[in-house]
Amino acid sequence: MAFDLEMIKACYAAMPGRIAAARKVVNKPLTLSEKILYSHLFGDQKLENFGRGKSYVDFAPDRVAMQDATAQMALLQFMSAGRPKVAVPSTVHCDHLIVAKAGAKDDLQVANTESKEVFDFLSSVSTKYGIGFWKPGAGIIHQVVLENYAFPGGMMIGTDSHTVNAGGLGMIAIGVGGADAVDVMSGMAWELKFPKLIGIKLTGKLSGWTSAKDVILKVAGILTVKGGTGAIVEYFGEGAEALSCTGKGTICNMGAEIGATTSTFGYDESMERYLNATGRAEVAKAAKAIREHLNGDPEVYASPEKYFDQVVEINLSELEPHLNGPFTPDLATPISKMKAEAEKNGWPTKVEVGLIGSCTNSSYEDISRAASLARQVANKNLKTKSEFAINPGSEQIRFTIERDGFIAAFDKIGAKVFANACGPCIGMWSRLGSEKKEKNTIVHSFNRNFQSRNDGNPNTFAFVGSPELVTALAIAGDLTFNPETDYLINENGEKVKLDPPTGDELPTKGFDVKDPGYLAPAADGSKIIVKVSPTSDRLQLLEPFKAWDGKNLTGLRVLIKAKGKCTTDHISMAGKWLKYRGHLDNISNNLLIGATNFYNEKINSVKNTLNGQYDEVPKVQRDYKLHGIGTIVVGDENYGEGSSREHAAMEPRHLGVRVILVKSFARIHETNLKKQGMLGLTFANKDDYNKILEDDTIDFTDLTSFAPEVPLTLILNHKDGTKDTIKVNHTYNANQIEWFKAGSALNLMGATFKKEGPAKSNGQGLKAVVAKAKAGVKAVAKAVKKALKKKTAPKKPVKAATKVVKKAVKKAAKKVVKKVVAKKKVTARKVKKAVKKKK
Ligand code: MIC
Ligand code: SF4
Repeated sequence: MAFDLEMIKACYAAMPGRIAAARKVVNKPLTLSEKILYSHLFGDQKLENFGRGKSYVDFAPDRVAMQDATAQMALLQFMSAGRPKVAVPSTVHCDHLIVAKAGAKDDLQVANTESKEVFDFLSSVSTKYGIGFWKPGAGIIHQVVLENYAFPGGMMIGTDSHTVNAGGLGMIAIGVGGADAVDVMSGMAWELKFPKLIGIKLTGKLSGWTSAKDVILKVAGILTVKGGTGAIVEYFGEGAEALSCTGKGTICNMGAEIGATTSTFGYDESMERYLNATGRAEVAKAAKAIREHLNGDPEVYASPEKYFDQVVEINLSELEPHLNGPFTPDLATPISKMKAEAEKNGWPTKVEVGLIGSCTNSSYEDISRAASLARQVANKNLKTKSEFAINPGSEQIRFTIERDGFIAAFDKIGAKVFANACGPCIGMWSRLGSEKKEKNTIVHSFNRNFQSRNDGNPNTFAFVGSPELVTALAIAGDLTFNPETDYLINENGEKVKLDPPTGDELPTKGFDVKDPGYLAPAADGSKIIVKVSPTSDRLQLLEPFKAWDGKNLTGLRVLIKAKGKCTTDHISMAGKWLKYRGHLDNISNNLLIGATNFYNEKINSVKNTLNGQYDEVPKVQRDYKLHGIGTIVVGDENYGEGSSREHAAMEPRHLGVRVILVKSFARIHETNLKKQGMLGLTFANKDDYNKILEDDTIDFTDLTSFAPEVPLTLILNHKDGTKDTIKVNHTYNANQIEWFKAGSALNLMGATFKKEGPAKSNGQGLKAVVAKAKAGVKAVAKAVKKALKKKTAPKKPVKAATKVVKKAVKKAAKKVVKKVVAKKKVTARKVKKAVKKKK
């Protein structure tokens, strides 16, 4: 069954007209990314040739997806926005809160008991506000979205950085913080700086041990974790068309690891096959009908360097399987070089555990190829050396791979099948012995491998590879095993070689599932009361942040100067902390506990300048808060890399940090800071990072004239009485400065709603749109009548004449509706219904 088919059809009906209008303004051939972006401008957004990497643009995404760990904060904010219902189709997915320990059944039961309060909260909020709810065990957000909601040419946002996975089905899908989701669900515009465009041309064809995962592992090696910042990556070429749709999903998924705003592919047969296989033949048919609009213009792909800001070319026929890591997803090593690299760097080479699945690599194709290797273990009389585990991406996948015998094949090599959830990927892994903090190596097919991420052990070296390679390495138990060239010794002492993996792109018998785990919202949720207990330690209603007092911030202390990589996992750890994602005060106790303090090179140990003692970061910050002293956090490059979790911005805000000053930001985190009323600033001169000393107090001199594109000035008052004056940059536009002034974007939204009543929006603006349509129909009818009167119409009997008039009105009305729909984002069906009623 296809969800929201009418919305998709309306989107397609409007697309050609919108693209034509954009073409006139941009005046050159268009990339696919531009076509989708330009056809999703918000109603009031003026159409112009937007500056890539410069113009802030208002968009109207088609849908919103949220996962349980971020949905709690997003929905708490949505509740304070005071809207009766979501303005666009939205869903919640319970996937992050299930600890992987004994196996799917037991683990799910434990989670359903331990997190009952949170799941109940999420399901009642969803039911009330018209949000589709996917229960615990139903699957991981991005896999479920790909299977059910993603559609070529669509635009969506999601409160998870891997929302970008839906690019595999030709979407522009973007990871955001909860406050952004609240904007869209409230029917307001969603603002994004018009992205730059990176074109990646894929030539050749994958074969043997190489898979789609290796494409993105290679790209990450080329572009690094910062290389995609502020850009959309568009893949094209014969190599792209030869990839499966789910393979494309894997590539887009890990685009988050290069900081890309999103990645996408043009519509092709692989997408058609996937849509058909997942019960969405109607979507495939509708997409096919406008296929030219769901691909970049041929001129673009013929001379990409003219139309993209950067072009990369990869020949899939020459691509080698890769392993990326440890501790960062862009440290790419082709498998043939792993032996030398591991030796050089002292990486432990014994593989303790191999893990496959997750939102990144859970397709039928992935699992079937990995299973083909598992089957070889018995056939070749081998023994699997490492532990092995699987996290299926959805119940539909799990059900189908069980039916087709793959689970049984993994069972035979001693695999544990965990719940259809994130589990070990996000530290929800009760791994035996991890508390001993021993140096060890694991390999997985997930996307991230930051320190401590999987099992909380900072000494676990995690390497990312394709499910096939992970399975082979787990069988061999050796990180340096190259299945393309190396032999294994079997139980009989014979030398054997693994055959390259084989599998099916899609199940020949079709997908199947008994209970997908979906709960539709109530038709009328207005009577539903959402309860949050004031004594709960899992959920806490939000208090608005204080507005800015209009004065320069002065006397700020340095809470921490973070050294090196400081991802959102360092700022707000996941794992055991996930359970506090709905309770701002409780989760704030993990603030920056993973970051390394520049001044003493220690983790979670900073100086409290009020007493000179070193203590844990949250404790020191709470002391400053108690004394009413504002603080500043200083950071390095790509600060806030990784997750979309806005807790990494809300926690410092809640505890009284006023400024985050860094060499550079990751996109989502920078926006999250702005939304929560924080000052996110960058050094104008990166070397000034070195000027900030541990005992400094810091003053702004010109915050009172905070304005777009005007740098700010800071005075660093050093302990020895000397001073330094430094310039800092920011990217706040006029509207974002208002968020800062109001204390947060949500405060400003609340104030606007109070003043203006319901904002014009997708749903709310319907009245205005219908009025326009009606006026148009009336005008046409009048014109036809007039024509008939003047006898300029064909002289036919009255009945026939009436028919002519009716036909003319209908035709004209259709035209008007189409035009109006093209201008505003509403479904044609709704407008037509309203017009009919009026007639
Ligand atoms: C992740 O992969 O890091 C997460 C957990 O899915 C996050 C979201 C979160 O922190 O809840 C993400 O990628 O945005
Ligand atoms: Fe879950 Fe991991 Fe995917 Fe994030 S990356 S959504 S934690 S499976």
